[in-house]
Amino acid sequence: QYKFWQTQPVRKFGESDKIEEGPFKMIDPEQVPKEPGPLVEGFEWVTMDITNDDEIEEVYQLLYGHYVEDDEAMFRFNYSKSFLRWALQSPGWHKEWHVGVRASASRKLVAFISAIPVELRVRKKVLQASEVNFLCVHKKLRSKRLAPVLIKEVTRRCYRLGTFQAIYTGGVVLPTPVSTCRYFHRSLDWQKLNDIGFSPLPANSKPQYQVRKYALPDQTAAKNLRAMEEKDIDAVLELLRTYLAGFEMSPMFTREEVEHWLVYKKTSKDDQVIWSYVVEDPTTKRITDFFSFYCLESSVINNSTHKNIRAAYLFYYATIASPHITPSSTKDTLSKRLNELVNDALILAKKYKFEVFNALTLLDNNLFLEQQKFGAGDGQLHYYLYNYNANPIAGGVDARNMI
Ligand code: YNC
Ligand code: MG
Repeated sequence: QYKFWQTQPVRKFGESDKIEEGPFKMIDPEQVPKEPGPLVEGFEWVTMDITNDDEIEEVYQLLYGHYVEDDEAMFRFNYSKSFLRWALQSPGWHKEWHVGVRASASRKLVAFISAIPVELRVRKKVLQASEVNFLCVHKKLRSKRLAPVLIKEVTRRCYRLGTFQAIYTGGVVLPTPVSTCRYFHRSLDWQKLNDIGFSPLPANSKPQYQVRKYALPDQTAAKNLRAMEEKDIDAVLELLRTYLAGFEMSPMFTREEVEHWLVYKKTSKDDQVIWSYVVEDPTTKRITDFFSFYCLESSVINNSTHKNIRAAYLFYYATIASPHITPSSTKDTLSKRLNELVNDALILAKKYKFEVFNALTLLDNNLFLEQQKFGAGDGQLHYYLYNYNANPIAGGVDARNMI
């Protein structure tokens, strides 16, 4: 069991609580091998240049055919090229952290793993970490122990650049999650979700009842709500920083990161990936709230009429209604405000033709998931730290946890 993971600097299962938090080992970048380790015969390491249209197309195609599926293999994430550029070229990104494996003869890309830099706060300590994502091995090369080789190579490349910790997430159980979240789903187009087998018709219900249950107004309700613009970056940064400080683990955003992750630029040739909105008080000009969601489609694997499902994922948000920001505010005030904001997010997502709206059990999401008619999915998302021993952070719907 865990032949690979038990050799790695990660927390063991069942380790006693309340240890002193910190790295498992110190790394001297000078002692880290300058060249990659050996790969199986017939394959070679490459660095993918995702600014090159042909190379990002290859990464896109690999993930399109071979990336994460649900347990029943009904859906597969279909990350767009615009999304991949957004996710892989965040501030401070390194080309060397976009690692590929090619078949030497055919030059075909058969595996990929990536990392981006992130400053991560775990309780009171701040780590210069990387965020590892998009680990993918071609279906024909599965169960050949290639994944550990990819993980070791991205680790070597992080160590070489002086990054000794990482965060990563996954649906599989590994030693040992620092926290665990559940996915929740809110139907926007119930009929289509039913057609593709995502939303079954509950016993004693009828399709028209389900459609009515999930109906939304055409217009948003929050006063002074508008799309976020570049001029809002500093105010959103400040609001988000204060709000996230109330959680046990969160990224430490810079101004550049808020701009990158939250502001959609219409001038870009990329399709829109991120939708962000702010509420601006007209008299004080203060930004009192903001929320965002991103677009991530999934392929429908075996359906003759529907090929794709358009999903919005709730991303970062913050509000001064948080008692953490406004001490006189209560949990009820926060709950009321979040319900208004998320209902508007649903209305906007519907307007932009999303068919389902997804959220995890993190931040203050437990305060609105039920009232906004989200239903628990069967997917879990485990959060892991590499080379950092941290006591678990309570997950689930009634914990103030993370990110
Ligand atoms: C996984 N998702 O347990 P043991 S998430 C980590 N994350 O090792 P093989 C995983 N490890 O148990 P296959 C993993 N899935 O023997 C499996 N493993 O210790 C472990 N799927 O390797 C597994 N993408 O090559 C086992 O398995 C060993 O051929 C088995 O390949 C696995 O991006 C995989 O779900 C996932 O493409 C590549 O199934 C393949 O099955 C696949 O024989 C579909 O591997 C796509 C998919 C994963 C999405 C993600 C985050 C990845 C994090 C990796 C860990 C990063 C650590 C930090 C490094 C930087 C450090 C610094 C500084
Ligand atoms: Mg393999």
